[in-house]
Formats: sequence, structure tokens, C-alpha cells
Amino acid sequence: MGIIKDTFKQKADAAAAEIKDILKEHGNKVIGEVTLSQAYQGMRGITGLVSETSLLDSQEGIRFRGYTIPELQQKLPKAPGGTEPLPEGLFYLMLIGDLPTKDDVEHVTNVWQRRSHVPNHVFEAIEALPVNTHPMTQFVVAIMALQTESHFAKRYAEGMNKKDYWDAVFDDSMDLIARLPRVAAYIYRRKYKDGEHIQPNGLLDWAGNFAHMLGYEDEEFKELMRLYMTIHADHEGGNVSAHAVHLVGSALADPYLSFAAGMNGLAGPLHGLANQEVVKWIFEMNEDLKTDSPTKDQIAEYVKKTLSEGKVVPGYGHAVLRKTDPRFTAQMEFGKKHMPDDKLVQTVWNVYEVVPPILQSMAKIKNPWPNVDAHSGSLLVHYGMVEYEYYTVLFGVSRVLGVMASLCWSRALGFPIERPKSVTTELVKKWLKGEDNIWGE
Ligand code: AMX
Repeated sequence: MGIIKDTFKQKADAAAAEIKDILKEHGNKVIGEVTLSQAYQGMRGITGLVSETSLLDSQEGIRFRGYTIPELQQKLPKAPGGTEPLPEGLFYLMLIGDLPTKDDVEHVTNVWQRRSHVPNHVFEAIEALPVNTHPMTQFVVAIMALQTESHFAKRYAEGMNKKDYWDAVFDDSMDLIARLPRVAAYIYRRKYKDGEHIQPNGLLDWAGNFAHMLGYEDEEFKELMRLYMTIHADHEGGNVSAHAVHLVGSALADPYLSFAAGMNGLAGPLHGLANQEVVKWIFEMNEDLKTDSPTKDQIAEYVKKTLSEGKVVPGYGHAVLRKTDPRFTAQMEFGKKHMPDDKLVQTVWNVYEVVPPILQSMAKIKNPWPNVDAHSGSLLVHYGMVEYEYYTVLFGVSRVLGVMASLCWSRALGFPIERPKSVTTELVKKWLKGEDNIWGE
């Protein structure tokens, strides 16, 4: 067994024993109540999932295994000469639960390099789609094509013992993570760079090599990719992509099938597609106003126009957060350090001053503050990546780290198939009249 797999198994066995004891003693403790509104309105605020890799606080934002983003930027190993964390380190932290050493991170990089071969039929599957197909559709098709390589599916068909599920999920997770940058870069070069593909560089780290295969050799862009891949990786378990992977995986669909489900969810404009929507919205505003530096008054007018047309202001609001997303702040700091005079980045900062008071004045909006997607695109445009339809693929390549670490935990802890109870409005009406109960007993 490899070192990481071995360490994971030890940690997971200890955690499983601890959880068994906790449930034996406290399994009947009530952790919340569910109102009728919550059942109809997106299950907001219902605690009904366990996800070990990260935890979201509505005021403070995300912590990965207890560490905030600034703490990760300080504590996780960096590339030589770099200042941003290597995503390999975050993956190790989410999977194992401890901060990695420099050697641990190098080991992860090496394992992923060794496992990164993408079979030809995956590229052929991508090529079978019209070139103008949305990059997220190409991405999901590629992930599905990779499924032929699943150890889990093969071993399950051969009659694998349920005690070994975690082992096959672990192997699939490492393969999938290792292969994803090559597939994603292929889609980018195919759609936007006349199919001129760039071979991987086996000497680079995971995110650095991804930047290289995308065609961006600037060391600053590589640093941006390391930061980007770190901050987008996980946002606890209830968001659409993480929850979809968890749900589909609970049916013992293999990691490729499960991840593809999550990526279909990430492609929704209220979730991961918001990063493309933000840049599209700013480009359209600039075109409308015939400027590349709109004033705050002009932005305010445009925001009001967007709202009056029954559209959302992309990049603002959140189902859980009630403050500025620390992932937004981390990107703002990157912008201040590397490109303080960039006009688009400055527009993003002006939007940040203008939008919250307007949204605050609308009582129904629970969070007027920016989320991760409000900033990411402007940094990419600065380095020349203007093809905003591609941005959600970058989000997806990062998200694989969190959801696969979580899937390993779900199988190691023996979580069962997920199956919440649903009701009909007919039953709700009967229950309100006292003619039936709503609990399905
Ligand atoms: N612009 C306009 N209206 C907004 C809004 C925004 N940015 N954010 C929320 N609202 C509206 C909702 O559409 C809803 O209106 P309705 O009652 O008429 O349907 C009302 O305010 C209440 O919504 P909420 O409880 O504050 O938010 P939510 O939990 O239902 O939804 C979210 C959260 C993110 C989907 C929503 O804020 C939104 O649509 N934001 C814009 C899209 C976006 O940036 N998504 C990315 C989120 C981060 C991510 O997953 N990557």
C-alpha cells in the first residue's frame, strides 16, 4: 500500500471507531428541527450531512480541517520561489486531516504525475462533439469517457468485499485528480487555440503543469492557478456540486460517475457558472456604457437595470455566507499585489463598493456580499484568459480535490445510500388538518 493510502486507512479506522462510540452513546440526540418552509425552500439551514474535509461558518467563511485560507497561505508548502500554497498540500490536509510536510506534498505531486496518463479514447470522445460545445459539456463527456478506467466499477463487478470499497475509491480518486488537468487543458486548447495542444511537463507541480498545458508560462499565472485550485477545492458538503457527488456516490456509483454528476451541478449559473456570468456581465456593462472604466454611479445604474430585468447580480449572495467570502478577499489581495492598476480588476473592486448597499436595500436578499465568483474571472482576463465560458472548468478541476477526499471518507466510514424523505403538498394539507402525519411512519 502507498504511504498516503496507508496513512489514510489508519486515520479512517480510528475515526470510524470513534464515530461508532459517539453514535452508540449519542445517536438519538436531536440536532435540529425542520420547518415546512425549509422543506419547500431548498432545505436551507437543515443539518443533515457529514462532510469531514471542510466546515463553513456564515460569518467567517470556510475552514479546511480547521484552517482558514490566510492560514493555509502561510502554512502549506509552496512551489520553489512561490508564495501561494500548492493544492497538493490542501488535498493531503483534507484527506489525512494533518498539515503536510514538504516531502508529503512532493510525494503527492509525484503520485499524480505517475497516474496522469489519459487514454486516447477520451480525446476522441471530446473530438466527437462540435467544437463550439460549452466547455463544461465537453468536460463532463470527458469525465464519463474516463470512467472506463474505474477500479471501483471493475472490482465491484468482480464481487469486491464492502470492506474494500474505500480502497478502490481511493485509487480512482488519485487517477481522476491526476488526469483532470490534461483533459481540461485539452478542451481549452481545442476550443480556443485551434487545437494546438501542449504536452505535459513532468517536472512541474499539479497546478503549474495545468497552467503550462493551458499555454500560460508566466510564473505569476502559475501562482494564480495554485491559489485558484486551493481556494475553490471545497466548501463543506451541502453545496450543489459536493452534495451531488456525495449523493450519487452513496449509491456506489464509481468516482467518475459521481464526479460527473457534481460537475453537471457546478455548470448551473447559480453555482459554479457564476464565474463566467460575472465577467460576461461586466463586459456587457462596458459595451453598453462604451467604456472600460465605468464610474460607480454608472455601475449602480447598471445594477438597478439588471435587477429590474428580473436577473440576479452574478457573484453576489450566498446560501450560507453572510459576510464577504474570504475566497473573494484572497483574490483581491492577489490583485492588489500583482495588478493593482488593471482596469477590469478595478471595476470588480468598484462593483464591490456599489453592489452591497443596493442589495442590502432589498429585504429579501439575505447576503449582499460578494462570493468567490465575483473576482476570479478578472484575474484570469489580466493574464489573457478572456474566454469566460471556460472558467467553470477551472472551478471543476479544483473542486475534484475536495469532493474526492470526501468520497474516500464516505466509503471508509461506510456511509449508507442517501435517501431523505419527501412529501406531497396533498399530504402537507392533510397533515395541517390533522388527518395524517408528515413523518412517513
Ligand atoms: N441578485 C439578485 N437577487 C438575488 C441575489 C443576487 N445576487 N441573491 C439573492 N437574490 C434573491 C434570490 O433570487 C431570491 O429571490 P426570490 O425570492 O425572488 O426567488 C431572494 O433574493 C432570496 O435569496 P437568498 O435567500 O438571499 O439566497 P439563496 O440562498 O436562495 O440563493 C444564491 C443563493 C447564491 C443562489 C443567490 O444569492 C444568487 O443567485 N446569487 C447570484 C448567483 C451567484 O453568484 N452564484 C454563485 C454562488 C457561489 C457558488 O456556488 N459558486
